Amino acid sequence: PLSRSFSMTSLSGVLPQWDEEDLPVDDLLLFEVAWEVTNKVGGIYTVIQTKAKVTVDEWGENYFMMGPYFQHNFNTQVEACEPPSAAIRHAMDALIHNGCQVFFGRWLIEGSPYVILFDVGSAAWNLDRWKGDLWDSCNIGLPGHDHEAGDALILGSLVAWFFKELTDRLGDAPNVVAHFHEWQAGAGLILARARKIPMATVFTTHATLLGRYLCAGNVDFYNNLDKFDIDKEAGERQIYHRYCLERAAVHCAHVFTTVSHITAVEAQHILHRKPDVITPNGLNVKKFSAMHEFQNLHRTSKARIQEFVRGHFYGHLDFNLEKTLYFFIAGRYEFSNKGADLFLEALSRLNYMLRVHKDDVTVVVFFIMPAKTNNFNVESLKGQAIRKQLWDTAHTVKEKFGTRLYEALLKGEIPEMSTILDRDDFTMMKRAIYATERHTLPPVTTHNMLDDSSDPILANVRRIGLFNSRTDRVKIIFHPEFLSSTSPLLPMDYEEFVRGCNLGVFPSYYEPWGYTPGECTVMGIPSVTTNLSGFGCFMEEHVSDTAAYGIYVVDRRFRSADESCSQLTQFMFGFCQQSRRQRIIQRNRTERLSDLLDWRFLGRFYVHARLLALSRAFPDKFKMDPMAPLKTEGFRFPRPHSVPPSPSASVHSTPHHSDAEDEDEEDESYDEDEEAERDRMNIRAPFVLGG
Ligand code: G6P
Ligand code: 1S3
Repeated sequence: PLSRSFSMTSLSGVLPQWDEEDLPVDDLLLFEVAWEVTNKVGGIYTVIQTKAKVTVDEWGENYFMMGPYFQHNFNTQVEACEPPSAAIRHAMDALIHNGCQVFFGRWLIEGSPYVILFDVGSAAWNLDRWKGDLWDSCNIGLPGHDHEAGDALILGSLVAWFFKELTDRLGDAPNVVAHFHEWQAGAGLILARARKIPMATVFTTHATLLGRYLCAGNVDFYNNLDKFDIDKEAGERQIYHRYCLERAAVHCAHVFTTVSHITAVEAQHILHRKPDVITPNGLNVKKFSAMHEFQNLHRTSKARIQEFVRGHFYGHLDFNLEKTLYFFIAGRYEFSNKGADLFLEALSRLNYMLRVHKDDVTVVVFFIMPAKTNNFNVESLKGQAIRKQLWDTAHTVKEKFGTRLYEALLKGEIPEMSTILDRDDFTMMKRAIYATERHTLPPVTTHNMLDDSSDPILANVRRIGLFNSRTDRVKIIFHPEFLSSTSPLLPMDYEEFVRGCNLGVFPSYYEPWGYTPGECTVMGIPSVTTNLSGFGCFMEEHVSDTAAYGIYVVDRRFRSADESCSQLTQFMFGFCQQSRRQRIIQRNRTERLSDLLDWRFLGRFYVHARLLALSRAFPDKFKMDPMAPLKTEGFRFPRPHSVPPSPSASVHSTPHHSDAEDEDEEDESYDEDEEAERDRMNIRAPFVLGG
C-alpha cells in the first residue's frame, strides 16, 4: 500500500523527515486547473506559480496546468510547443476540430511546467447549451448578467470535455488525477463527476465566496459562523448561483482541501463539508550561500528607503535617521479585512507612548495599498528634487574642496581650512539650504487622491491627527499605488522595499492564508499577523514563542477590538525598544523559519491530498493505510535558547561592553555564532523581547 508518514523528531528545530514511498507517477497524469494559471489576479497565482518547481520535480513530463487563454499572457509568458503525449494531442484536437481554441506550451517560470490553455471566447457560442447541461446535471442555473460565472462555466465545460476525450483514449492507464482551485474552476469538476469520467479529483478553496462578502460588510463573522442563513445571505448579495457552483464542487470532489485551519472552520459552516486535508501555502525559497547576505540586503535596501525619506521630510529632518524604523502594510485595499483600521488606531497609541516615554526612536509607516489617484502630487516630487539638489551641491563643494586641498598639499602646504572655500561656495550652500524652507507639513499621501475626502485611510488619519508634525514620533506615508522600480518617486520594487523595512504589519480580519507576512519571513523581516489569518494560525501551531522569531500574532479571535489594538500597540512599542543588535538577531531567527514555508516542505500536503483522492477514486489500485495518516501535529520549532536581552546581560568578550557597542556592526557575527552555539548545546539564557 502507498502510505506516507513523518518521523517527528523536531526538538532540534529540524523539519520532520518524510518516510517517503513514491507515488507511481509514471502511471499517472496530474492536472491542476485554475483561473489564475498564467493569469495574475490575486493570491492563487502565487500559489500555483511558486509551487510549480516542486511539482515538476516530482511529476516531470506528467504534470499539466490548465487555465484560460489570454493572448497577451500567452505571448509574454508561454513558449508554445507540442504536447509530449499523443493522448493529450488527441484530446486537444477533439476540441479544436469542434471550433474551440486550445493552446499548449511551457509556462516560463521556474520549473517550466506544461500548460494547456482554453480560449473561453472562442467557445462562447456554446454558453446557452452548456448552461442547459449544467442545469440538467445538478440544477444550478446561471443568470445572463454574470459574465464571470459564464466564463467559469465555459472553461469548466471545455476542461470536462477534454478529460472525457483523454480518459476515453487512455483507457485504464495511466490514471488521471485532477486538482481544481477555487469556484471559477469548480464547474469542470462538477461536470466531470456528473459524467462519471474516471479520474481522481481534489478541490481546494482559497477563501469562501460568502466569507469574503460577509467580512467586507463589517459583520461579526467568526462569532456568528453557525448562525448565518447561508442561502438567504448569498441570495441577498446576488451570488447564489456562484455559491451553488462552489458548494457543488466542494461536495463532488473526492478530496476537499483548504489553505488553513481557520478557513476549514469557515468552510464547515459555509460550505457544509469538513476539509479532508489542509494544504498550507508555501513559497519558492531561495537560500543565499552566505548566511548574512540577507542582512546585507536589508542594509542596502534600507539605505534607499532612507534616501526617499530624506526627500519626503525635507525641512523637517529633525529626527535621527539612524534611530528611525520603517514599518509597512501592503496589499489589496480592503480597509478592514486587511486590518488597516486596527493598524491606524494602534499607531496613534504608539505615537502617544513614544512621546510620553521621550523615546528618540521615530517610526515611519508606509501604507502601500492601491487606490484611485491622479498621479504623484507636486509636494512629494518637489521633496525628492530638493534632496537631489542638496546632494548635487554637496558634491560640487566637495569636489572644489578636494581640488584646492590637493593643490595645496602638492606645494607642501596645509591650507587654512576656514578659507579653503570661497564666498561663492557659501552662497551656493545657503541657497540650497533656503530651498528646504517649507510652510507645510510633509504630506501624508504621495499621490493626488481622487476620493480624498472619503478615502478610509485618510479619513482615519484625520481623525487620529497623525499629520507628520515635528512632535509626532510616528510619521505616515500613504503610497496608494503598488511599487515599481521605474517610479520617479520611490524607485524600488516590492521585494527590495520589504527587505529594507524593519517590520511588516498585517493585522488582517479576513485572511484565509495571507502571503504578505510569509514573504517577509523568507526575507528575514519580522512581521505582525493575526490568529484570524491562516499564516498566523500556522505559525502558532508550528513555532514556539513566535514573537522571539519575529512573528507577532495579534489575537483578534478571542479579544475585543480594543484589546487587540492594545496588544498590537504593545508589540510595536516593544519592537521599538529593541537595540540594533537585538533586531539583527531577531532577523536571523525570522529567516530561519523560511524552511517551514518552503514548498519543499509544504508540498507534501498536496501529495497527500492526491494520494487520498486516488485511493477514493480507484480503491482497487491505490490504498492508503488509514492508520498512517499525514501527521504534522506536534512538529514545532523550539523556542530559541538564548538572547542577550540587554547589553549588560549580553555575552561579550569585553568586560566593558557599553550601549555604543550595540551599534558596532562588527559584533554581529560574534553574537550569531554565540547564539547558534547555545542552541546547539541547548543552553537556555534569560529571554526578554519587547511586547
Ligand atoms: C543589517 C546589516 C547591518 C545594519 C543593519 C541595520 O543587519 O548587516 O550592518 O546595521 O542591517 O539594521 P536595523 O535593524 O537598524 O535596520
Ligand atoms: C486568497 O487570495 P486573497 O488575497 O483574495 O487566496 C490566497 C492564496 O491561497 C490567500 O493567501 C489569501 O488569504 C486569500 O485572499
